[in-house]
Amino acid sequence: MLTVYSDDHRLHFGQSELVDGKLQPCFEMPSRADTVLARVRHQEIGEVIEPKDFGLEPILRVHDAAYVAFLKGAWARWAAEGHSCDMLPSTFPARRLRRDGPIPTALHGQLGHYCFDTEAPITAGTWQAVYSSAQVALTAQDHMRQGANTAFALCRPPGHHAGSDFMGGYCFFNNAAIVTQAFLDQGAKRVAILDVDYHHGNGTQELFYERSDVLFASIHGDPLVEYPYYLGHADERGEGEGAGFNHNYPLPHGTGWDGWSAALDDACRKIAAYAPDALVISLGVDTYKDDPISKFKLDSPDYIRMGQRIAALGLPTLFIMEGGYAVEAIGVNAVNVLQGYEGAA
Ligand code: OKP
Ligand code: ZN
Repeated sequence: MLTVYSDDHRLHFGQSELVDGKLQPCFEMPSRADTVLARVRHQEIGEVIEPKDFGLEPILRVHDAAYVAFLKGAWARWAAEGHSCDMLPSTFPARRLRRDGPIPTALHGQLGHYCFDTEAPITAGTWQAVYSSAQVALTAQDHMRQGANTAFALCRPPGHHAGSDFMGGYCFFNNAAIVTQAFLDQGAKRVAILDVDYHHGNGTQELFYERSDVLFASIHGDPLVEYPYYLGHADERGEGEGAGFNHNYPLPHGTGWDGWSAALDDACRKIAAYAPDALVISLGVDTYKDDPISKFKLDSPDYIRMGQRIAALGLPTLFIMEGGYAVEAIGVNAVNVLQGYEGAA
C-alpha cells in the first residue's frame, strides 16, 4: 500500500492545551507521525511518497472561504499585535449569543468564532502544516483516481473535528471530508466514511448531515461522558436529503474488542447496503487500551482484525490518519490495520 507523508507536519507543534484547568503539553505532537512513518518503513508495506500540490480549490469545496482566509492570515495578525506564544481562544458564542451574527473584527473575537474549544493552538507553522496535511490526503486520493485500490494518507494534524467553518480538537482542515468530496467531484455517486477514531467525528458529520451522497458511520466514546460532548448521539440520523445516512455508535468507557467489533459489524452492514464507490476510513487508533486521553480497551492484535473486517467489504479504501496519543504504540496499531486489510483484501 502506498503511503503519502510530508515532513511539513513538524511545523505545527503547539506548546499547550487546556486540560483540567491547567495548560499542559499538547498530546497531539510531531513524534506521533514519526512513529507511524517508522513503522510503515519497518514493515515494508510499500512506497512512501511526498504530496503533490492540488492547491486550495479542493479544500474550498469543503471549507468556508472566510474560515480558510482566517486560518491563513491568523498568525501574521497575531504577530503584528506583538504576540509570539500560541493562539488559543477563550470566548465562544454559546446559546443565545449571536453565533451567526456579525463576525467580530478583532482577532481574538474571530478566533472564538472559528474555533469550538481550547485544544487547537495556532502556531507560526500551523497553516503550512495543515495545508500540507490536506495535500497528503489529496495525493493519496489522486493515487486511487489513477486506479489504485487503496492508499494511506499519513496526515498530521488530524481533521475529523473540523467543520465547514470551524476548527477544534487538534483539527483544522477535515482531510477525510476533503478527499470524500474529491471522489464525488471526480464522478463517484456515493462515498462512505467510517470513522473509527475514539472521538466522534463531529466535523465530518456536520459537513454531510443533509446529504445522501455520503454515508457517515462513527464508532466512539459516548458523548454523554466523552469529548466532543455535544454531538455524536445515536439519534442523529441525518436530516432532509441526508435522513438515514448518518450512523453513530456511542459506546461506554471500558469498551473492548467484543463490544467495539459488534458496532463495527453493524456499521459494515450499513456500508455494504449503501454500495458506495469508495470508502474513506478516518483512522484513529486512540481506542488503544493505553491511550492517555481515551477509555476504550482495544489491544494491538485487534487492529489487525479491524483491517480484515474493513477489507471484507471489498471496496476501494482510502485510510486517513486521525488520532492516537500513546505515541510508542500508534505506529504498530495503525500499520496493523493496514496490514490486516492487505492480508485479507
Ligand atoms: C482529536 B482526535 C484531553 C481531552 C480531549 C480533545 C481531544 C481531541 C482528539 N484531556 N481533548 O479525535 O483524536
Ligand atoms: Zn480521537
